[in-house]
Amino acid sequence: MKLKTYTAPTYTEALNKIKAELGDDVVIVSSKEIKKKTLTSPGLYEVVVAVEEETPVKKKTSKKDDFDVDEVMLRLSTAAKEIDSTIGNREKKSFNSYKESEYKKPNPLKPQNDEIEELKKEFNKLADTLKFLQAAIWEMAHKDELELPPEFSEIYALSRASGMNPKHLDEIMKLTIKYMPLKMRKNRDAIKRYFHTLLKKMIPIRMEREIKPPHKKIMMFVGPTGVGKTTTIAKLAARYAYKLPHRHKVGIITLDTYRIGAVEQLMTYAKMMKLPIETVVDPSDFEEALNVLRHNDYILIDTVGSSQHDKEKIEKLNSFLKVDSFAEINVNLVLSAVTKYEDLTDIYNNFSILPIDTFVFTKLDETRTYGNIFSLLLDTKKPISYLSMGQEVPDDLTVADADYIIRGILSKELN
Ligand SMILES: Nc1nc2c(ncn2[C@@H]2O[C@H](COP(=O)(O)OP(=O)(O)O)[C@@H](O)[C@H]2O)c(=O)[nH]1
Ligand SMILES: [Mg+2]
Repeated sequence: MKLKTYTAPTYTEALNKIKAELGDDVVIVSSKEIKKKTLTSPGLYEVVVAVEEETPVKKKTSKKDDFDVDEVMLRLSTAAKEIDSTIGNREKKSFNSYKESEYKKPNPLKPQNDEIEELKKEFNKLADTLKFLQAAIWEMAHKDELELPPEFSEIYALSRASGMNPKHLDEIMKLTIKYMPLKMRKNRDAIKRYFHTLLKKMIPIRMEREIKPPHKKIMMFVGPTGVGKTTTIAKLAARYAYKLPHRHKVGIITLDTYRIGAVEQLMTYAKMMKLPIETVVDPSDFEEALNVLRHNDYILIDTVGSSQHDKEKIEKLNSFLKVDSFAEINVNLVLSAVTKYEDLTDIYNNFSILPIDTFVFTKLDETRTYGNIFSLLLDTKKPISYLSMGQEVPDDLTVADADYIIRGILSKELN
């Protein structure tokens, strides 16, 4: 049994449509008037019918009919007109740039009566739905392979808007549609929860494991300029030295001696935390610095930021990795959540001449959409270890949390 929704300007017209398409043997599940007819615009009725899966569909022109693009389009354009006329003088924006809070702004024209107030609420709700439907329909219009049941349109549109790679999304959608228990499909909340769990399973997390002596951990932080490498190192140094259940000895090495002020930046943090710091210019100094700091449990290495296209600088980091050290040097690629998926991929590809072990994502406070992070993790199968969500040292850092990332994919608070 499958539910199909039909809309038309009148109830009779909706019924005629249903009969023309499905014949007489249909069960009407519900019918309602969505919009009253006015002098200037037609009304809108919605009729939901239950159809046996094997009911022959009399008139089927394309795969997309399952989704009833025409129907939703009709609804969309009607709703769009309504919203335009009600919200009238307000500056016109694309629907994607609407923010939840803006819907609640009082209209400068005082409402005449409760009816208008009620209508406005309805329109606001419609605008919200519209935003997601619009994205979903746009996608549908551009592809034939994916038959997206209407109940999936919200998670599809949210994920799409989150910066996820569309190919990943299509694949995941196909699997979701294929494997989700039938019962669950009619309930949007259940679909969302199912999808959340599915995405969560796909995020590789590198759990934080406290080092126990005599083990030691050497961590090098690489990545583009300005992503937050130095800030993250300061936060992690404080975490390992003062915030974990056991206090650890932490040493810092900086290879970032090119930029004026870069050394001072880290020196200041190290001084405040009373942690040893070594400054290194070439690989032979590096070996020595590691030796000087060898009594520490953690050694954190800051590097000069490089554009992903500056192969020479990235290669130079490789020469540091080749020195003799008492423990393996663990390479962490630091990336900003604000960077779009295509650029993250480009950065990763260029930095992957280094043996990247883990990702650290910063600036999660500067965006609410994390689909780009998800897709990079899915492509590379590399785990994520820490998340930074602000400039405050040491507080704005947490261990990686898959739920947090997924909420940034399925949340309605779009930027
Ligand atoms: N909003 C925000 N800013 C951050 C975050 N991490 C670092 N920053 C800021 O980004 C700027 C560059 O940071 P820095 O650590 O010097 O970057 P680096 O060049 O990679 O070492 C500084 O102003 C930091 O305060 C973060 O998680 N959120
Ligand atoms: Mg730096």
